[in-house]
Formats: sequence, C-alpha cells, structure tokens
Amino acid sequence: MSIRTLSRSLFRPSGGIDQSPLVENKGLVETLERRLFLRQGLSLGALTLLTGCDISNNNGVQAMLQGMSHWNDRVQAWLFDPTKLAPTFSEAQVLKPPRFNAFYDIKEVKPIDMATWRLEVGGLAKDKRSWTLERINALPKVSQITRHVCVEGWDYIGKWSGVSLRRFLQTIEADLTAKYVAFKCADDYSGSIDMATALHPQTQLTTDYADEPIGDPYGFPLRLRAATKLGFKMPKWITSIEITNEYPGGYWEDRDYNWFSGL
Ligand SMILES: Nc1nc2c(c(=O)[nH]1)N[C@H]1C(S)=C(S)[C@@H](COP(=O)(O)O)O[C@H]1N2
Ligand SMILES: [Mo]
Repeated sequence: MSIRTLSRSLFRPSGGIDQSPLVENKGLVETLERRLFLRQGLSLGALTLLTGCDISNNNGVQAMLQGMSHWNDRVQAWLFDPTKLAPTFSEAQVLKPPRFNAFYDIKEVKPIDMATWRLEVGGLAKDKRSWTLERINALPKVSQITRHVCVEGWDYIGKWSGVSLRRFLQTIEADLTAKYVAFKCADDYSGSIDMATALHPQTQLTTDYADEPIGDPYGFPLRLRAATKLGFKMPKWITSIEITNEYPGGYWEDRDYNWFSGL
C-alpha cells in the first residue's frame, strides 16, 4: 500500500475519532494491514471495535498495536511449516548484478577488511571459536535460486550459495532448542530470526552470488539468506552470530517492523 493510500485510509472519517496516533505508528499499521489482509486501511474506530479497548491517546494506540504485532509474530511462528519450500527458479532468471538495498546509499558501502574480518560465535553454542572465510568455505556448499522480496514492494530472483545455517549450527554444537539466532553486522545493522527459520532447508550463510564471491554491496564476505523471509531479515556483512533465548530485536525490528516477517 502506498503511503498516500495509507494516510488517506487512516484519515478516513471514523466516528469523529482523531486518527493521528495511527500515522505516528505507520510501520506497525502497515504490517498489520498486510498481515490481516485488510483491503481498507485500519482506522481507530475499527481498532476500537476489534479490541474493545478505548485507545484515544497515542500511548494506548502504540501499546495496542505492539500487542497485535507480537500476537501476529506468534501466529506466524505457529503457521510456519518448517518443511515447506519457497518457490525456486531457473539460472536464466537470475538478476545480475542483484539489486542493492540498505538503510543508506550504495555509495556509502564500506568494504570489509579481510585482514581482520572474523565471524564471531556467541551464546548457546559449545564451540565458540571464531571463523575465517577459508574455514567457512571448507564446509559443504548449497545453492538456491529464489526470490528476494523487500518490504518496500520490489523483488528479484537471485542465486545464492554458501553453507546451510542448520549445518553451521550443528557444526558449532549450538542449542537447537533455543529461540533465536541473532546477527551483528559491520555497519550499524543487526537482526534476528526464529530457530525454526534458522533450521529451514533454504536458510543459508551466503558467501556467493551467481557463482562468484558475493560483491561488496551485497554483503561480502558473509550474509544471511532466508528464502521464507522478507529482505530486511537477512543481515549483510555479518560479523557475529549468537544463539539465545533472549529476544534480540534488530535494526528495523526496533523501528516497529514486524519481527517474524515471513513471506
Ligand atoms: N548489514 C545490513 N544488512 C541488510 C541491510 C542493511 O541496511 N544493512 N538491509 C536489508 C534490506 S532492507 C534488504 S531488502 C536486503 C537487500 O539485500 P541486497 O542488497 O543483496 O538486495 O539487505 C538487508 N540486509
Ligand atoms: Mo528490504
């Protein structure tokens, strides 16, 4: 939904209730509208009816929307089928080079210094030794040709190769019953995914794009690829991976994007 349609629907007259708190919580509102398959935008009147709460001030609206978003995380986690594969495509459909996105412009990308880069391991894993790219590349390689979907409303088909995240977690003897796998990045980005998605067959620690080492703008030397998630759930330029039961959030997740964000 475009911002214009959204703000129009938010301001739709609805029993004379001031809709401005919804505009201040635009990220949450958009997620809820998409997830609830709402054809018309959410209005405070509709939310009041849905929840039975009096939400006439911004704090009340925010708490209620966040509650709905977290409830929505639980529903998505419950609906997630760990064996269902995302659609795959042919080599001829692969976009070269891929499309760049980050919370800043491609000109601001700072390539990683491979003399010092290591992948650090933290949290609930027995083997916490850090990894060089050489050691990662020595693990068995898997490939996928799948669709990358950004929450901004664009997508492309790409070919990503690397080590299966499940395989990597087994190698470091991670606690596979933990709730979250969290990532830190060389830029100010971070992210986290649920363990079920981390163990999904199409979730990988990616080193290559279109059979070449992945380019600097797209996460060299290591990025996450999860074919069942929106693009923002896949950190690039990863520097650390942590297995944890404490909710880690992430760059966009802390800015009100829905945490689970499955496709
Ligand atoms: N470190 C880092 N990872 C990131 C981002 C970012 O800004 N920094 N942006 C995310 C978003 S919103 C998208 S859509 C994808 C884009 O990946 P691509 O440039 O390979 O298409 O990277 C994700 N991972
Ligand atoms: Mo994105």
